[in-house]
Amino acid sequence: MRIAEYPLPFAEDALEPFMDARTLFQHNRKFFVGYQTQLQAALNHFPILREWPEEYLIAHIRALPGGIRRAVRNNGGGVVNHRHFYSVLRPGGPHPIPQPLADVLAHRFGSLMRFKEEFASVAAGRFGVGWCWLILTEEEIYVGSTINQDNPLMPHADIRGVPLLGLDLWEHAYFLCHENRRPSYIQAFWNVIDWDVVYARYLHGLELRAQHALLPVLTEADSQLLEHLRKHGSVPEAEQEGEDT
Ligand code: MN3
Repeated sequence: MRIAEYPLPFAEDALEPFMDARTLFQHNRKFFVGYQTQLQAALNHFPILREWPEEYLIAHIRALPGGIRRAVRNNGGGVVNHRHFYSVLRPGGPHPIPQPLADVLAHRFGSLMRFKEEFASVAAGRFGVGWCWLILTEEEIYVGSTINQDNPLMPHADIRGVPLLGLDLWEHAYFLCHENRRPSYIQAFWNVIDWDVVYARYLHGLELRAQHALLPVLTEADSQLLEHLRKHGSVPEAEQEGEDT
């Protein structure tokens, strides 16, 4: 089993007053670790799948053995979403959006202000728990939201694509600092975004899209492996031997 990781690349109080240390402590060390632990437990019977990147797993939920699909959707999604979330946060107050990305957003949504309004509106409008996303699809850039720990990479996502910027809308992400005021948390979010990371994700997404590989493609070998797992519940003999050597 992989050791649980704490991916936050800065101190837990570094985002105050926008995100408080107690929340980040709980979020990073309890919730994020919980998703990792539960995902690993769900894959107990399929250790070979523990070697797969989580993004690859959640992009191919429908091809997985039925017994682990729900756990991969919830906890695999939790792992991918929180790793993403921590990667787009940055201390030091508001940072400017790299001009090329600012131009893209302004062109797509009418203006930067309108983009922020759209994002805030979708985030505020997500009923219950979920996430708000800026998503690069095969055709466009969209603002959208997902329920629970769903991710735009998942096959059933309403807007399927690569997430560029994600905001956690679970109350555990903001209640200690903003109480029940989700709009206050959304406004605070603009002060802690690492736009350089968002821009890098955008450029990487464009590269992948140009190669017709925006979404992770299941290899033929992995497809056959999953088919075997679904039918027999274990890896083929030859692969088991290979694992031991
Ligand atoms: Mn969370």
